Amino acid sequence: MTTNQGVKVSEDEHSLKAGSRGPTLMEDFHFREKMTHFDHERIPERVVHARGFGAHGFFQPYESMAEYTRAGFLQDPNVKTPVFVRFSTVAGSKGSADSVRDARGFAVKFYTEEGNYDLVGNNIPVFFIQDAIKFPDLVHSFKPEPHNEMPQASTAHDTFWDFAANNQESAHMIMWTMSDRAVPRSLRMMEGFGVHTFRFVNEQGRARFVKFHWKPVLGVHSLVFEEALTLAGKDPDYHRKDLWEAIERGDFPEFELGVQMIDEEEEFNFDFDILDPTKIWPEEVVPVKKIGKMTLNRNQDNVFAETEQVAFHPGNVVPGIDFSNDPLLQGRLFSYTDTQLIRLGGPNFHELPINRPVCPFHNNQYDGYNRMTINKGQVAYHKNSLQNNDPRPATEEEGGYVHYQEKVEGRKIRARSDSFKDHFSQAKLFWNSMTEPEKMHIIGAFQFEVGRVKSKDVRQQVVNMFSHVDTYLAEQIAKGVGVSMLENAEESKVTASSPALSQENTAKMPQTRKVAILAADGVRAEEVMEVMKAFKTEGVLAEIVSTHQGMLKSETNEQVEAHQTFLTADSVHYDAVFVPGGQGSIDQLKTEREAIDFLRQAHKHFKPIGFVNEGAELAQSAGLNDLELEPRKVCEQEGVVCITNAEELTMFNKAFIQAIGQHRFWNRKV
Ligand code: HDE
Repeated sequence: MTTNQGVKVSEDEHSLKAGSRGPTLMEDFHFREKMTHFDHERIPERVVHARGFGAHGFFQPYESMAEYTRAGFLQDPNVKTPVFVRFSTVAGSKGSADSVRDARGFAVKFYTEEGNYDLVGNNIPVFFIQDAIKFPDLVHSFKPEPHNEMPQASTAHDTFWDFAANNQESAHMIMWTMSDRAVPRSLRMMEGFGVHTFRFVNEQGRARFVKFHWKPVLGVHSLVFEEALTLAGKDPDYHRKDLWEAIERGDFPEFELGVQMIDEEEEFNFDFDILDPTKIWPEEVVPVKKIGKMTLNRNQDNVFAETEQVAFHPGNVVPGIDFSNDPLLQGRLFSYTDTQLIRLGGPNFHELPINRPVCPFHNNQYDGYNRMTINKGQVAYHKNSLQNNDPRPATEEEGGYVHYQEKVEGRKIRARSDSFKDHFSQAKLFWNSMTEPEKMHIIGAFQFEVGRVKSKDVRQQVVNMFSHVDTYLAEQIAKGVGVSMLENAEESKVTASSPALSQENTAKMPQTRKVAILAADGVRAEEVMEVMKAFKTEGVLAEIVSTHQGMLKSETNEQVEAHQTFLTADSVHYDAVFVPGGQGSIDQLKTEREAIDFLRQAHKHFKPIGFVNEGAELAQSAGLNDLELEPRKVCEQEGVVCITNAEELTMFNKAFIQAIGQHRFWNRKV
């Protein structure tokens, strides 16, 4: 151990004193340095997206995209480009919980040979507002209210909904934030979107409009809202832990990069304005072409140095990728450098290891706080003769970035195009695309959030606003929050739907899902072992949860290790529950209230449940019978797999693992 000046430290537990009971001495340089550094350990948290978590990986294209873009990292399927990803919640402060209802940030830095390219997206493809000038208002409305700093990490309060009802361009994004998309099961199981329209430009200078998508290989899956609320208290680190552990295990999260492209000539062929960030391009109208895959294969070494100090900027582009006139994007191009200046304390944050390009960089920008480069020589200007005009700009052929020469003309005006004024059609398209259970979740979320608004007038305004989307939805909100339905409300006439928007149509697989095995002394070890073996083959994770940790004695006196107890684990930590047989085990579990609650909760959250032999008796004790079915019919419910004969275990394994892959059984009556 040394001081920061490199002097070896001989003692690190006692400050220097005049006698062992005497006063501390000012000359203790080691104490002063250690304490001063500690006093300055914090930097301002991000004004939005404060709570985040990152990981390293690489991106590899599937094929050359030369036809569409000259971007170097998209030319050769053999080239792997290193990436750093930071996932985040938006509203909460740095110490808030992971599982709250919110959009998620999905920011990717590609360290390409032509410079850093940042795709700074969200897990929702549209935004609340259309013009960047409204961003401070939006953020002030959803952050804790200024007079009492409540509530934390939540939009369930007066100012957010007041903003929403008085800025109705937010309607479409609110449909998404009230949907299951805002409570992801895992950061590994959500989509990412660039949101804005960008441009691809090829070698010949031909441009196309483009939107970016990230598609998780594991599919898009969500928590039940009640589960998310419980997790916020029981395990505020739920998402970061899930990501960290998956990477440590070698279950590397994968996301396919997709693009939607529209030719410049087709700009006006749609019933929405392609520059409007509150609109999607429905995938059924403009298909998503998958162009490559990102694999996250390395955890960060130090969260402060990497997740905290990483500085993203949607304006960090490389040749072949350019901007559009989306007024939200244009404003973002200003905001991100500006915010890093205050957050990272000066203009040299690009020199921090996590932000530094992998290619060489040199120019005449010198000095400033925390400069790390020692620039050499006499010359710091362009053009010059003393240094042979070095550094000099590169030509386009040499890879110099040349902005796309879009023709622009117009009057200076503070206004919005009429083509941005339809706020409800795509909100309705989203609603139409949901399955019944998804619609019920949206209604529940509205009733919860708007129900927490104290102002009855604001609650009424919200109902009035959403009656322009869908009458049934607005009626249900009105009913839940105690206000009246708008008379003669005119709901949107849109009848189309976009199947790609429903999570029911996503990829479903059991890999990396986590199962709780409920057991106690007297459990039938062969059943546990055989089912665990089948889990392992399919990449399903399992933990035995019992009344105590350590060894359980099986029915035949074998030892089975319990990993968790009903105190250390909760059903919300798992995707499914398995109850093996063994009369002794079941008899004991029946008397444990926590075991009964565990099972009840998993059932109520629509999770797959498997019972083998006597295991099903626990279902009786937990009262899991569907009231409309006869008693003892728990095994006929959706997502419940039972066998009463050990010989059928192979069949059980197959059916149960398939049920785990289905994620949830929303149609189960609970
Ligand atoms: Fe951001 N946003 N944003 N944003 N944003 C920031 O930059 C801003 C918007 C997004 O993990 C800030 O470094 C404005 C849309 C992510 O480090 C700030 C507007 C989308 C992150 C900022 C938007 C995003 C940020 C705060 C409206 C999805 C976290 C800290 C014009 C496409 C990046 C920082 C990370 C962070 C400004 C809207 C995504 C203040 C002005 C739309 C993922 O600069």
